[in-house]
Amino acid sequence: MTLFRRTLIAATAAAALAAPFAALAQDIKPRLIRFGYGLNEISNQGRATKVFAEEVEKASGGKMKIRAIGAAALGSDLQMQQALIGGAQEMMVGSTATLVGITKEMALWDTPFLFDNAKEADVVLDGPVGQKVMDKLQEKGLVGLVYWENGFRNLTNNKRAVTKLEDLDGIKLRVMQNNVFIDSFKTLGANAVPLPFSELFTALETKTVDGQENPYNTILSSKFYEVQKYLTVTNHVYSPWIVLVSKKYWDGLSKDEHKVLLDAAKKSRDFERLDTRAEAEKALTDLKTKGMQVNQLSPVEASRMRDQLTRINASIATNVGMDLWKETQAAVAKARGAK
Ligand code: TK8
Repeated sequence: MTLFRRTLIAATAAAALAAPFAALAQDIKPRLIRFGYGLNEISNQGRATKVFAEEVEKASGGKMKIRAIGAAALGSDLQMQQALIGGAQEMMVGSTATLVGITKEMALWDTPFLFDNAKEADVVLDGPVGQKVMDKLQEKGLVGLVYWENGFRNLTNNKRAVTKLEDLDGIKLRVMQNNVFIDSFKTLGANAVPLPFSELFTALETKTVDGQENPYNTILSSKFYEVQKYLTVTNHVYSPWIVLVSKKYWDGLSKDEHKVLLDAAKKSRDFERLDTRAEAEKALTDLKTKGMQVNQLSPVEASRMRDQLTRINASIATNVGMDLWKETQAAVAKARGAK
């Protein structure tokens, strides 16, 4: 065979191979979706984001691709929300509490001691009230897909073991950027300082603040135990996370693409809740091993704190509207009765 002939055959074969691939490559140029989150990759938030990304890729046959960006590298919750509204970023997951400035109804989930356990939270958040609150986001340029579990929040600080209400006096406590949280902790006597989560570790390390409150999982994954000595089990509120899409972006997607994202979000939610609960169950032991001093409140002190905190319920009810407040209370009562 001459060199010329061999080259020709090779070239023809290559062309035959390349042609369908070129067409295919054009067809499947994947939609790239930037998905931002605040915690680091090894957190429960990071793990569930990975599941979401895998599900989207699988269900879309590679036509949709999630680029997950953690550790607030795309910005704090508030910054990412604005990027989604403006259409500069496609997706994120973050606390419902940081959305209250945009959609006031989200303050419902900041109600202290609203849920007694995670089961109640699942029923109410995944039910009609949860959906109603989520749908309110649409008029503000955001589409909510599902709620994930951040978890029951507990108090840490560096000053002293908090065994009674008065121990909170004067403690500089970082809270989420949200009036309900600011009011809650002011009511308890702490000096509540709103700060984005992305600045929290440094603020604790440099002693700009003395303490913070977050679920066990986050205290562990964000290594707050390195800069916090005392942990008080308060379970003062159940925090949800919410998976959001930019409405501008969402409106440009097909029905099939909507389904891919929603189905994947539901799968990630189911994974995330199991994973978070499993981690939370052993996190307290881990935190003790890491050197944190953990205390439970006595029943008397727990109820004193509860009484103080639930004083802000009236203002939450006024802010979200009395009808919605009552609807939520009824849904919780029903979930509680159902068991
Ligand atoms: C992460 C936050 C975090 C929340 C907080 O971006 O700010 O304390 O609990 O999970 O949304």
